[in-house]
Amino acid sequence: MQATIMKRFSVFAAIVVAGSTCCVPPRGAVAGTVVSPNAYENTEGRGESNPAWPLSAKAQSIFHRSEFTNMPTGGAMLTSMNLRPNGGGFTDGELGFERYVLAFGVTSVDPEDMSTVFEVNLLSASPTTVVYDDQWLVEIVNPDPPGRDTRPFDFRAELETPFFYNPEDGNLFVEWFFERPLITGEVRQFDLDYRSAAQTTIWAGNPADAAGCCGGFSVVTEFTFAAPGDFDGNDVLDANDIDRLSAAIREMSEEAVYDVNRDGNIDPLDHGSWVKDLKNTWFGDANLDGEFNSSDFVQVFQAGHYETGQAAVWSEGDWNGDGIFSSVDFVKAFLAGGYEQGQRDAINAVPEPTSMTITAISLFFLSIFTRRAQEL
Ligand SMILES: [Ca+2]
Ligand SMILES: [Ca+2]
Ligand SMILES: [Ca+2]
Ligand SMILES: [Ca+2]
Repeated sequence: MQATIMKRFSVFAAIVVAGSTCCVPPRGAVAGTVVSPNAYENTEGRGESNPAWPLSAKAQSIFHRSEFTNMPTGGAMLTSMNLRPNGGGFTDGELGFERYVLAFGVTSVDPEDMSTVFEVNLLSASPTTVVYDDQWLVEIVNPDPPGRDTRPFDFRAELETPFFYNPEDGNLFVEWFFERPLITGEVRQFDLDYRSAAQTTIWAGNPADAAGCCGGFSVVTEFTFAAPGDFDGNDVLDANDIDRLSAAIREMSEEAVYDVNRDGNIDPLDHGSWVKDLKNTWFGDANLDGEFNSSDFVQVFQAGHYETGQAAVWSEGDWNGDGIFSSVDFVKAFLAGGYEQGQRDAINAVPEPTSMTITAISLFFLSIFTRRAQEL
């Protein structure tokens, strides 16, 4: 048993040393919003239309990549798409559709060059991803007094599938489809000035039309994006995120969102970068409370997967992301040196322990917990 541990120990020590000098994700990058056109961030759009809602409609939009300078370098997960109609002429009420579908992609075509033919735009865009497909119903809050203030972005669609968008890949392409309107209140909100360098939308009242309508509309649009590493877009860096990342690495995913350290590869270095740089915690912090201590051991041994070969996640002791909980995870955690050191920020102010010290501590704890595990 000891020989096996030592062998694994030396392998992982090499990995840890080799991986300690690589890239670092954008520190302090947080969730946020982008409003397009940028020029209308704090004002309404220009003009006003008063459409009669058709029974169903289709639209396509292109948002220029330069609109997204607020986002972290390297891109982020878009988590909602919200619209702000013009302030006047819309009473309180509900607006919705029995079915509302949004699909996102990326295109090399600029908004001003957008075709009025749907199929032409699809040809120049990447394969789109359906990000929302459900009934959609929102409550409209009219400013008081109506028309005086900028409206809120109360036409909100929280995406069912967050979309990873990196503006370096091109402009954001959105395809919309909606049918069977559910409306109370007067609808008069969209801009007539639909074609601009920032954003262009074409639409057709009959989705079967190959071409869009005679023109289009424009709505001041807000996209919300998640902080790096928040892969499920729930505004928390949690166990679900590190488990998704571990699975992505094991499955050799090529989804750019999982390249946490932005070095072009999706590998264990990204796992380490999530733990240390994004979550700012230690390997071994099973409950992700920012410290690695005995409460983490209680949790992982209660889960009961130690050396069973059964599938395990971070909260169950899989700290190296290989999908099981074994002595290798202990080596990883103790080599990182966070046991009973408190929060990571606190320990960063004091000198790192020497490698000999780490080795001695690691082997000491390994022997203790290997015995404990065998007794359980
Ligand atoms: Ca999350
Ligand atoms: Ca990487
Ligand atoms: Ca903990
Ligand atoms: Ca493991």
